[in-house]
Amino acid sequence: MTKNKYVLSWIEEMAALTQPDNIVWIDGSDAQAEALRAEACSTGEMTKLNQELLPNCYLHRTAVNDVARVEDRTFICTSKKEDAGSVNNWMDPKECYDTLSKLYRGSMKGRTMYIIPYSMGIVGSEFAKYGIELTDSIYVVLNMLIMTRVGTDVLDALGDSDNYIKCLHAKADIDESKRYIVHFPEDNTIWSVNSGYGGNVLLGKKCFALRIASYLGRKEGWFAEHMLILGVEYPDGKVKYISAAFPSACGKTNLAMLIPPEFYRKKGYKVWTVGDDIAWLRIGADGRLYAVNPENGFFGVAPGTNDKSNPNALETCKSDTIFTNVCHNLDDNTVWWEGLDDNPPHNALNWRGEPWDYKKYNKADKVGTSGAHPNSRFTAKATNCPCLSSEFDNPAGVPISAIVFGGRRAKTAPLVYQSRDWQHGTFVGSIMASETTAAAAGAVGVVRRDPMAMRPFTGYNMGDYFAHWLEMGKRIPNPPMIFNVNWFRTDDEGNFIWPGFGENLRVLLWILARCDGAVEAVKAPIGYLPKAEDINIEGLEDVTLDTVRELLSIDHENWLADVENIKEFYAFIGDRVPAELYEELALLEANLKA
Ligand code: OXD
Ligand code: MN
Repeated sequence: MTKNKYVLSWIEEMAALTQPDNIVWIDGSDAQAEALRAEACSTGEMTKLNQELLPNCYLHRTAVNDVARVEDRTFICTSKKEDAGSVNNWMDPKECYDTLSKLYRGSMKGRTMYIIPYSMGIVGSEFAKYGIELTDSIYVVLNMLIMTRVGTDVLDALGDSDNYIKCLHAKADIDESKRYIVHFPEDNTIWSVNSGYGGNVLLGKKCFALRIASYLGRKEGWFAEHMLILGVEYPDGKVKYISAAFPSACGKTNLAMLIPPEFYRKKGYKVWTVGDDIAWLRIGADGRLYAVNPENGFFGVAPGTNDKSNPNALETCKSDTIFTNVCHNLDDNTVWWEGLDDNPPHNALNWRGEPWDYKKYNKADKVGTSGAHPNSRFTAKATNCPCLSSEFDNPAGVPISAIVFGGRRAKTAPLVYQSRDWQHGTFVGSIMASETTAAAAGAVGVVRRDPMAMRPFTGYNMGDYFAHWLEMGKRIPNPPMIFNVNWFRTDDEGNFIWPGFGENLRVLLWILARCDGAVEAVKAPIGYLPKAEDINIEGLEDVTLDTVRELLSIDHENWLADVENIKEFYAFIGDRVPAELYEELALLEANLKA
C-alpha cells in the first residue's frame, strides 16, 4: 500500500513488539468493510440488527469494566512535567514507553493487526492531518471507517513524509488496572492499551483531534477545540456560522442539530450541522477565522435522544450505524435506550447482555438497572444526517461569526452575555464551569471548572493554552465575537426557566445580530447583556418579558463567590496563567463590587 520508509519501519517495529499472527491493511473499500462486519458477527463481537428496520446497523457490547473515557488513566508524556501542566496526568516519556511496551509485548499473538491509514479533515486540504492506527480490534476498524476518512488516498497524500500521528492500540486483556491512554506530543505518538471503549480507542477523535492537535495548533498557529459548528440560514438564504464549546452533558449534539421552532421555520429559518464535537480553526486569507469538523461521523450518546430532543440524530442513526452498549430488543432485533420512548421492550437484553426487566429500572441506580448504559453510543455517518451542511466537505471550512461558551449553571450565569473583546472573551472561556445536578449522586451545585470545555482534552499546560488563545487573538484581523450562554437557569423549585432545545435559536439570533451590529446591548459588570425585549419570545407560551429579565439578572453575591473559586482554579493551573487573565479577573471583581 505504501513505500513510505518511515511508515514501514514503524509498523515493523510495532509488529515485532505485539507479535500478531496476521497483518491486514485497511483500504477503505466497502468490500473489505463488509467482510470485516461478517467476521465480527461470526465471532459474536457484533450482532447484525433487523436489516429491514435498521439497514446496515450493528450492535456491539464492550466489557462491563470498559464503558467510558478514563481520565485518571490518561497521560500527557512531555519531556518536562511543566509542559503537561497540573491539569493533566504526566509520566516521563521513557518510563512510559518502557511500562507500556511490557503490556504490548506479544499482546496480538493469535490476533490480526489492522493498519488503518486515516485523515482528520478532507484529504489533501490545508486543514488535514494524517494518522495511522494499528489495532487488533475489528470494532475499532469499523468505527474508524465511520468517524474518519480512511483509505489508500491518505497514504498517497502522505507520500514519503514522516508527518503523521503514530497510533497503537491493543485490547490486551481489557484489564482496567493496566489500562493506559497515553500521548507523546513531542513524538507524534498515541498509545492505548487494555480498553475497547470508543473514546479510549478511536484514536483519531479525542486523542488526536483534540489532545495532539491542540499541541500542534499551538506550535503551528491554529486551534483544535471541543466545539460544535453550526450554520443558521436566514429567510433570504444567507448562512452565518457559530462554533460553541460546552462540557459533556450540556447538549452539544442537540444544539448542533437544532430544529427551529415552528414560528421561525415558517419564516424560512434553518439550522445546518457542520460538526457536533470537534472544530479545527485557522485564520483565512480574508482575515476571518475558518472552521472545519475534522471528523466524518458522530459518536453520540444514545440515552435521551428522541424525536423531541433530537429528531435529526435519530434519523442519522437509522442506517449504517454501530450501536454500543444499548438495550437489545429481542422481539424485533432492534435497539432501545432510556429516553427513546415510553415503550421499553419486554423481551430484551440489557447493555451487559443479560435478560432485562424494565420494571426494575431505578433512576437512582442507572448503571445497575437500565437497559442501555447511560454512556451508550451510536456511531453514525455524517452524510446520513438530514441537516448536514452543504459546507461539510468544503476544504476551506466555514467563516465563524461567533464563538459561544456555555455550561450548566443553576443561578450564576445569565441566559446570554457578550464579552467586551477577544481578551475578555478568552477570560470568559477560561472560567467556564458546570454544576453537578440533583440527578447525579453527590453534592448538588458543586462547580467543576472546565475551561473552553477542554479540561480533559488539552495536550499541554492549561496556562500555555490560555496564552495561545490570547496570542491568536492578536493575529486574527477580523476575529469572531465571543459569547457565553446558559440554558440551565432554574427557579426556586429547581425547574428550568428557559425552554431550551429548538428555542435556543432565539438566543443564537441575538448573538448573530450583535455580530452584525444590528442590535444594542446593556453594559454590565460581566460584559454586555441583551435588553430583555431584544430576545424574541413571540410564540413562546410560558415565557414573558419578566421571565427574560429574570434569566438575564446577575446575582452579585453568587458572582463574587465564583470569583473566589476562579482564583483557586487559576492557582491550581499554576504560574503560566497569563497576566492578562488575572487583569480580567481583577476587573470583574472590581466591577461587581462597584
Ligand atoms: C465526550 C465525547 O466525552 O464527545 O466529550 O464523547
Ligand atoms: Mn466531546
